[in-house]
Amino acid sequence: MCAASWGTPPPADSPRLELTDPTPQRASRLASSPDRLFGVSAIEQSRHIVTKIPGPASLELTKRRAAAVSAGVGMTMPVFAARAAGGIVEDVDGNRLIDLGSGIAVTTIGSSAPRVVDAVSAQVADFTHTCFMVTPYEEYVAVAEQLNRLAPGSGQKRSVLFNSGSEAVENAVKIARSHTKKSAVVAFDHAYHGRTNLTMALTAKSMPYKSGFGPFAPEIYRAPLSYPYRDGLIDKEMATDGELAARRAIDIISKQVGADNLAAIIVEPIQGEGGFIVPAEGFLPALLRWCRENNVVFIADEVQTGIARTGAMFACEHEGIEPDLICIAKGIADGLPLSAVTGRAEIMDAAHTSGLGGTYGGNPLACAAALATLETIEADGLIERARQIERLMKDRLHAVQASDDRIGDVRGRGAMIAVEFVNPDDAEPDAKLTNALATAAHAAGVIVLTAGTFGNVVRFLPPLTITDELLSEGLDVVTGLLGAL
Ligand code: PLZ
Repeated sequence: MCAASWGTPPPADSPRLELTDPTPQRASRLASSPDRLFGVSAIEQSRHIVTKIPGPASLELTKRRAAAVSAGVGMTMPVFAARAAGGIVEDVDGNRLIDLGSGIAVTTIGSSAPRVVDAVSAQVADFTHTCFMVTPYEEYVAVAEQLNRLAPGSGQKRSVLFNSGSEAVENAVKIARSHTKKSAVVAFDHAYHGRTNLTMALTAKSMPYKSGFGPFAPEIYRAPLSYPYRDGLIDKEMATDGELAARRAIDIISKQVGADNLAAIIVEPIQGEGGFIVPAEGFLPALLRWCRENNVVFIADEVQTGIARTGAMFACEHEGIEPDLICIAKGIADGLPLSAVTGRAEIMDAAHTSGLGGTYGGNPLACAAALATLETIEADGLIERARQIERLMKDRLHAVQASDDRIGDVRGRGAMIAVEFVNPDDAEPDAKLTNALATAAHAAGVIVLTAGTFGNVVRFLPPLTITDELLSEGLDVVTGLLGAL
């Protein structure tokens, strides 16, 4: 195709866009990538270290990054990705790292999963965008139908699609306010709901998420969570009795906000960035009951827990609860930006026509990826796989905990498991050990993430397509390094 077919070429003396030459590694990938045709099997599923990590190509890119990218963007490890599949991320130096992070719980079915590659390739050739509000397309409707079918609850449901988790949370709040004609929203201690203005207000932790970025959205209140490990250090009953922990929260909500003013409470059924805190059994059902009695919308933020991650399609299922609204993102589309709010039809339909939307929400490529992702989860039994991963990880980590009293707690569900590190004498959070362990794991070729309000949690979020061998090797490396620290 000649350039002229895209429009009039610029005059010869106009300034030209200078592109930095791609690294040789990227140039060769761009020139030909026959491996991609074979999906997961194309990247050998083994840890393989050929340079010091980070290697020279990553270091070079890290320099370019520092000169070109806003200093405000953080970086877990200075290692640049070239390819990823199954349980492996291959870096630009040819090292193959074990992936125990899934890009923060996103590539649940493995990066570039074969069905996703096929579906997105076909879609990109058909059309890339029309805007669902301008010329709708079937893929968006099909994703909404699937989410309505899969979300807990037998009543009529509706969905609306967006791009990010934060955007889903923002819109769930809009919908709840529109339905209840009330404005206050309650979020919990240790909560993470995003980085936009409203979701920053909902997020609990100041550094790095909020500090210096206010003023924040008004009418946001905070209630105490059920945090069994830390509650148990003070009050054993509070740690095990979720109803009691819910009463503690409800008392504060009733007195400090008042149900008459409260549009919604928003809660992560298992807290993600907060450190994989699983509330005591009974906490979520008691909160939901109180919401129903008081015309308060119960929003489950399942951005991190949703879509098979915890050994159920949604983590709410473990407690048998049916939230009014669910926020979904991350694992839904294997890395393409897609999010959703799914919920009870009478609440979802409360917003006026054209009150909800956005240019890219439910982009056709992301929808094609989502349909292929859900098909993969169901066809390949990945929910059961998440439960197997839980057993493997918990067995291993509990065994280490038995002989290492710096491990205060091992917790989580499915392929969402965390270890909380403490000072053995007084259970004070040990962020230093946590960071040292994560850094050592990265240098040894294992991607792990940290979390927690106190920065003292190492969390494991492997793709569900990781092999047992790779997962075990990753845990061996991490626990071996721990022993040496
Ligand atoms: N709700 C429960 O976990 C995103 C944040 C990473 P976005 N968590 C990863 C970071 O440091 O920015 C998250 C979440 C829960 C909402 C969000 C927000 O989702 O897609 O990042 O906007």
